[in-house]
This record gives sequence, C-alpha cells and structure tokens, in this order.
Amino acid sequence: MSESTELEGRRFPAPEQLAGQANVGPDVYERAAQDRLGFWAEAAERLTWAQRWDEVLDWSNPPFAKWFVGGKLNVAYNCVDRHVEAGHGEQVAYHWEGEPGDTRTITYAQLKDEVCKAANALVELGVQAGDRVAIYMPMIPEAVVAMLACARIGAVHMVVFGGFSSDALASRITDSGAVLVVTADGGYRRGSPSALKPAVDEAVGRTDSVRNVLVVRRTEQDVAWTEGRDLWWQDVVDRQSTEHTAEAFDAEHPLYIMYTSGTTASPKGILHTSGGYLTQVAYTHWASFDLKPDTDVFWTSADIGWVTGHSYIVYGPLANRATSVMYEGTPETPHRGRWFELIEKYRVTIMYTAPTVIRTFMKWGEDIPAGFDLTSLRLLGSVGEPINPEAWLWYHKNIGGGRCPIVDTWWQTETGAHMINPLPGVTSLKPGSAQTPFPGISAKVVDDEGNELGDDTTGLLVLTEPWPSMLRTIWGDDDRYVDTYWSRFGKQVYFAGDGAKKDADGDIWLLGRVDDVMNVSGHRISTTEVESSLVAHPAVAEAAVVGASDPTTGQGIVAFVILRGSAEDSGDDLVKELRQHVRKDIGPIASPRQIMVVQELPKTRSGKIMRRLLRDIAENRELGDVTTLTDSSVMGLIKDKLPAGS
Ligand code: 6R9
Repeated sequence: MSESTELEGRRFPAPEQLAGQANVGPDVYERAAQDRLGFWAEAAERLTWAQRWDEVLDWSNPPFAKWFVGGKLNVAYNCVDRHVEAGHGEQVAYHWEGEPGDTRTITYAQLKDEVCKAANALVELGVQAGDRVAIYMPMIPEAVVAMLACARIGAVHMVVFGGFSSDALASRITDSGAVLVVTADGGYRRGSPSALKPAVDEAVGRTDSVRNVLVVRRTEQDVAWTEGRDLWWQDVVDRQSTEHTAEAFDAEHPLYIMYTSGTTASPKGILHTSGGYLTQVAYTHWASFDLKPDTDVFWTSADIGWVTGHSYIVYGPLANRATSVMYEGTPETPHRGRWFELIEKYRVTIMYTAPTVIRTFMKWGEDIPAGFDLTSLRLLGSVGEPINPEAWLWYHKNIGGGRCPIVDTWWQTETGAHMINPLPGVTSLKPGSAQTPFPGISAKVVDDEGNELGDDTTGLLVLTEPWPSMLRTIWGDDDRYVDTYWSRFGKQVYFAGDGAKKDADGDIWLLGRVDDVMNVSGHRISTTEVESSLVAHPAVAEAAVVGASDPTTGQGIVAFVILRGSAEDSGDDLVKELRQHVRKDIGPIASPRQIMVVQELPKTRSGKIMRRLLRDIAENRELGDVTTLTDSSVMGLIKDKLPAGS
C-alpha cells in the first residue's frame, strides 16, 4: 500500500461531544432525500420574508431556475436589522484587524447604522435598484458595508479583488455596465500601503458607464482627483441619516455578479439572486460549521473579492448572526505567526481557510503554531482545491490540536454555497475526501457519455438537480450560460468541470479541474494525485503538476516543486529520488518526465495554481495572460531556473 493510500484509509469519527450538540444530526440526509423541496423550504424559513413564496422551485424552463417564486425579502434586513430588532444589537458582528495592527469592533447595531448611511448615500448619488456597482476595496469594514448597502437598495454589486490589475477592473466594469465604483485610496499589504485609486482612475478612463467614484480614506496616500466624479466616502456617507427603510425585493432579484478567476479565457460574470442564495449560504454556514451564534467566533481567511468571502465572510455569517473575525493583510506580516496570534487574541472557535495556506504553514514549520494558544478552536474548514491527506493531517494535528473535525467543502463561484462536504456532527471523516453531497444536493460521477458510474471509478462530477444558490446565468450571455454548464449532458445536468472519483464506500474525492486531468499513454492521471504523492515526500513543501504535450505519450508529466527549507540544496539526486518516490507511490506511469525545483508557484488571488502558465513553460511557449497572478514576477523567477535554451 502506498504512503498516500495508507493515509487516505484513516477515519476520524465525529467527536462525541460535538455530535451530541450538533445543529444537524444524521436524520437530515433522510429528510432531504424524501422531500428535497420541502427541505429547502424549511431552510428558507430561517430567513425573514416580507412575503412568503407561492412555489419553492420553478424549473419549467431549464436551465433557468426560479426559487421561492413570489416571495419577497430584503437581504440586508436579514443580515443586519432583524438581529438588532431581536435584541442582539450589542453583539459583535466583526472583530476587524488591519494589517498594521489597528483594530475596529463593529456591533450589529453599528453595522446597521453604517449600512443605512451608505444606502442613503447611494440613493443620493442616483443609484437605483438593478444598477450595477463595482467594489474595488481592501479588506476593510467599508467593503462589507458597501455590499450590504447595495443589497439594501436592490443594486447589484460586483466586487473585484483589490489585487487585480486596472485591465481586469476595466473589462469587468464594461461587461457589467457599473455606474459607480466604490474604492479606497489604498490598503495595507505586506507591511506597506498599496494604492488602489490609480488603477481605478486608469480603468474608469477606459470605460463610459461610471458616473462617480466613492473613495474610502484608509492609507492617507496622495490620490489624483477628478472633480465632479470623485467623492470621499467620509464626506458623503458620514453625514447621512442612520434611518433607511429597507424595501422588499423579489426572491429572484439580482444580488451580485462575480467574475470567475482568470483560469479560463474571458471572465464570466456569474449572476446570483436573492432568496435562494441567502437561504443556502445561511443554511450551509449553520450546518457545515455547526455555527452557534451566541458562543462561536468564526473566521474565514478569504478576501471578499472571492466567492468564499461573499458567502462565508458576509452573507452566511451575518444571516446567522455570527461574530466573525475579518483580517486585512497577509499571513506573514509582520511575522509568520500573525494568524495564530489572531486566533489566540479573539479566541476563534471556527477557522475556514485554503489548502495552499496550510501547505505554506507546513513549510514554515510546526513550531510557529505551537507558540500560540489555539485551544479555543473547535472546528476547521477547507476550501478552494483538494486538500491532500498530508496537509489535512498536519492541519488537524498542528492547528486543530487533534480534536477539531475538518470540514472540506467543495463548491464553486457558480454554486454559490457548499455542495459536497462532510457534516461535523455526523460524518466519519476521511482526510482528502469531500465525501458526501450536502443534504438536498444531487451530485453524481458520470463517464463521458453521462452514465452514472459505480463505486471505485473515476469520471466527471455533475449536479443533477437545481439548488437554491445556483448561478442564474452569465451576465448578459444566456447562451454562454447554457453552453458552458448545461449542454454537455443536456439541459437538466450541470457540468461542474471537475474530475471526481467515488471510492468503495461511495464517498466523493475531487480530482481537480478536468482540464487538469492528464492523459499519458492512454492512462488518465490526475494532476492532484501526482501532486499529493510529491508533497508526501519529506523534502517537498509544495508541488504543481501539469501535462505537457509529448510526441509519444500524448502528454508527459512535468512537476514544479518547492522544497522544504532543509532540503533546498540537495540537487539532482533529490530529483531522481522524487521521481522514484512517485513511481513507487502511484506507479511507473505517473513518474514525472521532468521535475523542476522552483522558489514560488504562480497562483491566482484565490490561491489556485495557474497550471495554464506552468504548461506554457513546460511546452516552451510564450507566457499567456498573467494579470490575475498574485505576483507576476513569479513567472520570471521560474523561467530563470530553467536550463539554458528552454
Ligand atoms: C469556492 C471556490 C471552484 C473550483 C472547483 C474545484 C476547486 C474548490 C474544493 C475544490 C476540491 C474542494 N475546489 N473547493 N476542489 N476540493 N474542497 O473555490 O470557488 O474559485 O469558483 O473555484 O475550485 O476545482 O471547481 P471557485
């Protein structure tokens, strides 16, 4: 048995104490299976509706779904006002921490006032229900306030990650037709102020829909100013009334557009609507993380420029009246223990982060988390990519103290909320597997023709029933929506674009994007599988694997590896050893044709490795678009490491 298979065989039953008090028990699966729509209707009852729906789902014109037809609600009211009205105004909504160490504590009552003021300001600026508002902000509370102010008046927000280029911002403004940009002079990143306003000026200069730019003063950097167009948030919002009556909107009223990250060609504006989206983010946040609003302190480490930030920093936690931590900066600033310091300081009980972060912590070493009191933690979450069993176990032991269940959540920008994940009080956990479709979700693994596969086989992941938080379309392009997601297996089957395998117990293992599945001499090999094997070797901190075209085998496996500190000078012998290691672990067919030792890997802002760029290198091509990289100099560093002539 190989090392990773051995780890994959381990089970972690739900801790007894947690299971005894969990928000949902094992009966939930049965209940949802017997009456799927009734189950989601019950989940929707957790929200406050101005008008109840007549019909739970209208699926008469697939793939265009309508959920909670005839229902009306205000999303911001559900996230803020109703908690204040119920007497929880003094509860903290956010413990916010800036990178330089400045802090703000925002209660639900204060959040309500801020959201009302911002809503009044938007109205004053002529923003109407249905208008699009671009938000290009650092991780500061005003970003959340701006989102909720849009939701409150029925405007559609379109958040663009603050690290994206002016090009990316301009194309998204043009595609969405945004009338207003909310931004800041800058934010703090890696110890210094990083400007945002210049990118906005450049982007807005190239578009014609934007009337105003509303600028939060955060870093006090000098900014260029366009009179008549640019306004300080502090001037316009601060003087507004804290009274604003929230109008109820249709359940299918558009809530936001989020463009998917640059792993594909031109960005797709994923459209989410109100009632179904809020129902599923609130319910999953409560059930997947066993959220107890009176005692938990919840922290999602994502940026709000990513769907994880929308669903699990803003909408889910607020709808559930959670107390959250929100952090502006990077994990290594000013020191590598920064996150653990925050967990200790705020007594965080639930931590939700991405495998790439865990592997970075692994690289830095277990001594760092060991130096902090992490005993407040009771549950951990993972999202964004498959979590390899080694990282799972490291997370479990070194951050979770061996006592916290890890909830590995598979979902996408398009799905809006969790779709496949264990339930912490129910499921016996398997490191590396997302395991079970969430109650009320129908996920299957099929072959190329769409036939459902039995256990222990590898195929494509599809979703065979609509779900409340599903995307409703691609903004302005219904045809592309149908083509991209609902045509491969007909209009009733959603094609997720991920490879998956079902094991002998019927548990689901996600294998990465299908475009990341390699075909070597007719054998299907997942990039993730090879990466997982490489990182199981003690000398390897992180690995990315791509299939490069090969004249004889179709594709050849090329691996890029970052070594752990102590192994950095080991040279050619180590490369040989790694090849041998994979050969032994998975089989000779999986042994990489080439292994390149690098210092960094190119990643998108949401932490996904951009394999497209690594393939360009492996195949000696000009580099494609690098605008969505966290750090575009990474590609230069990698190229410098290559043998001359490549
Ligand atoms: C939430 C988010 C979606 C893609 C998805 C898949 C990968 C996300 C995962 C996972 C394995 C998990 N992915 N979570 N793969 N296990 N727990 O990440 O949205 O940025 O749209 O990415 O990410 O490949 O298709 P998004």
